[in-house]
Order: sequence, then structure tokens, then C-alpha cells
Amino acid sequence: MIRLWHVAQSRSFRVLWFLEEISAEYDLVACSFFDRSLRDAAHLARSPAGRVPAIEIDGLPMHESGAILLYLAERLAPQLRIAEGAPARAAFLQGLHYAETLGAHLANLTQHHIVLRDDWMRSPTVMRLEARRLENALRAIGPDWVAGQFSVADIAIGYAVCMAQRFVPLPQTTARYADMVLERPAFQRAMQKDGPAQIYTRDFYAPPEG
Ligand SMILES: N[C@@H](CCC(=O)N[C@@H](CS)C(=O)NCC(=O)O)C(=O)O
Repeated sequence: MIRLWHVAQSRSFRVLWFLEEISAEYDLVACSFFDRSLRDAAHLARSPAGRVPAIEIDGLPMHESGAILLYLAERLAPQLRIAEGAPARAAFLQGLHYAETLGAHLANLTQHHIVLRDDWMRSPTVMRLEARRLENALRAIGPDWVAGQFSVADIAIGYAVCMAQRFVPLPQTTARYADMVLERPAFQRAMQKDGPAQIYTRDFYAPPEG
């Protein structure tokens, strides 16, 4: 039995998308960033930092999207990971972790554009710098799947690429990669289950001029 604690548009989308890729049976617990439910004792027992994704897999709690994707792939969908010792294993592991290099820029940009509500709280310099760094980091992505075939590394990276296009224009090869992601039926099903927007209400958040 799998239960996923999820907030729309957040990194828990990665796990939702994976579960759709393998047509798993699962319970989806829709959570909110705004009602403090991620800080209650029950949730902190699943996710010590009070975040999403959090998941229970036959009673086993896990948090941290990359680790969840790899663990679930090993257990339930070996075709979505690259096995130890295989030539593409290095590219696979690198992609799985590089998703959080992109994630760090996305988190900074989300903080600045959305979480910090008043202009005086924001640093235009950091906003411009982070947008530039994100755009540079995206150049490593695409046009093909990260490890030569679709894998959970592409679920981790694909989510980040989709979020990134809210802040920067995608480099050409990355845009082709994004098209492949959007075409996947499981990605489309996960989008339908994602729920009403909780974080991003605009298609694009331009860096401040200067
Ligand atoms: N590296 C973690 C990051 C988890 C994370 O920061 N999740 C965000 C949503 S994208 C969250 O729950 N934020 C709520 C908070 O910081 O209070 C992962 O990939 O699972």
C-alpha cells in the first residue's frame, strides 16, 4: 500500500508522475503549504523537515524525492532505472542528483518571486543572478533522455525543467527535452491529479530589470 503526501506544483509531483508511469495503486493525500499541516507531529514523523514529498510504502516512511524515485524503481519498476555496473549508470546517477542542482535555483527563485511578498524583502541582484545560473545549468539537459532511455532521472530532471520555464527561457535543446516530457501520457495524467495551483499563478516570472 502506497500513500503519497503531495502539494500541487511541488517536488512531490515527481513521485506522483512516477506512480502514474507504473500505473500503481496509491492514495494521494492533498496537502497545503498554508494550513500548517506539514508541521504537525504526524507529518514530521514522516518528513523531519516538514516537507513534501512524503510517502509510506507498506508502512515504510520516506522523504526526499530522488531517494524515493530510486527506491521505488528498484522495487517496482527496474525498467525505469539503470542497473549498477551498466555503462549508462553514471549518467543516470548524475541526472538524478543534478535535478537538485536545478532545484536549488528554483527554490531561490520561488522564494524571491513568490514567498517573499513585499519588494523590500527581495534582492533584485539575487533574482537576476539565480535566473542566469539556472539558465546556464539547464544547458546540460536535452535533447535526449538523461541516460539514453527514459528513467527516473528524467522524472527528477523533467519536473525541474517544467518549473524552470516559469523563470527563464529554455535553451533550445532543453526545450526539445521539455516537449518529450509533456508528451508522456503518465506526465499528463499526473498533471490532471496535481490539484489547484498552490505556488505558481503566473506562466512566467521575469527577473527584475537592471
Ligand atoms: N530535496 C527535497 C526537497 C523537498 C522540499 O523542499 N519540498 C518543498 C516543496 S518543493 C516543501 O515541502 N517545502 C515546504 C517548506 O519548506 O516548508 C526533495 O527533493 O524531496
